[in-house]
Amino acid sequence: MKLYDSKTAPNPRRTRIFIAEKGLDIGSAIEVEQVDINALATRTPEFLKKNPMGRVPVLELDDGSHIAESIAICRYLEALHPDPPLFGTTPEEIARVEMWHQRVDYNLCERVFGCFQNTHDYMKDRMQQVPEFGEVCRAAAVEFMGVLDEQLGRARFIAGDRYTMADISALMAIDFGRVAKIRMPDDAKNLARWHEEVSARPSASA
Ligand SMILES: N[C@@H](CCC(=O)N[C@@H](CS)C(=O)NCC(=O)O)C(=O)O
Repeated sequence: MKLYDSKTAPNPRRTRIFIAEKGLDIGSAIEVEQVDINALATRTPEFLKKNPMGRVPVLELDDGSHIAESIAICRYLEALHPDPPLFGTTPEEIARVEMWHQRVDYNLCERVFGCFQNTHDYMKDRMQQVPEFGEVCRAAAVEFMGVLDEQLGRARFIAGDRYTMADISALMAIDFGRVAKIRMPDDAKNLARWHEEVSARPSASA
């Protein structure tokens, strides 16, 4: 298996954190190839055959076929390597992880990306920016951090007492948010406690 990766980009990072949590060895169990997204290497005809969306991460299987979309890659690896479970095990836990992951993905990850894409200079020659929309995204991301703060006042991790995919996506989004100057609210003490704990896991440096 080979992972097409970009060390500085957020979506590949969530796949790498997941792989690290699974204890899979990047470099031997999974070969890695860095793709230069600054040079638009994801948009070449050759790369578009791997992923018509022109994005990383992409996982190349041993038969030469490809799986793109960070969460699809994580789900594939979860099915191959169920321990430790990162998408839940019981019907209730699976549903709770899915519920929180969807909330995090839509209300935090997509809002952080929307703010970055529409306000950051890095994106100005890459897409048509609508700065007002970027600011709407910023406010929505910060508002959702308040929802997470409340939830983390009730539970150790986002979906309950176990670290899951929901924590991985939220960590990725909060850390990447700094690039767009999105900060955790000062009064979000539970979120800060959670962020410190999940950032201290060895996987966070993946
Ligand atoms: N929904 C996709 C999004 C992937 C994505 O947006 N990847 C970015 C890096 S974070 C990318 O490849 N950008 C390069 C480009 O747009 O050319 C996923 O979860 O994998």
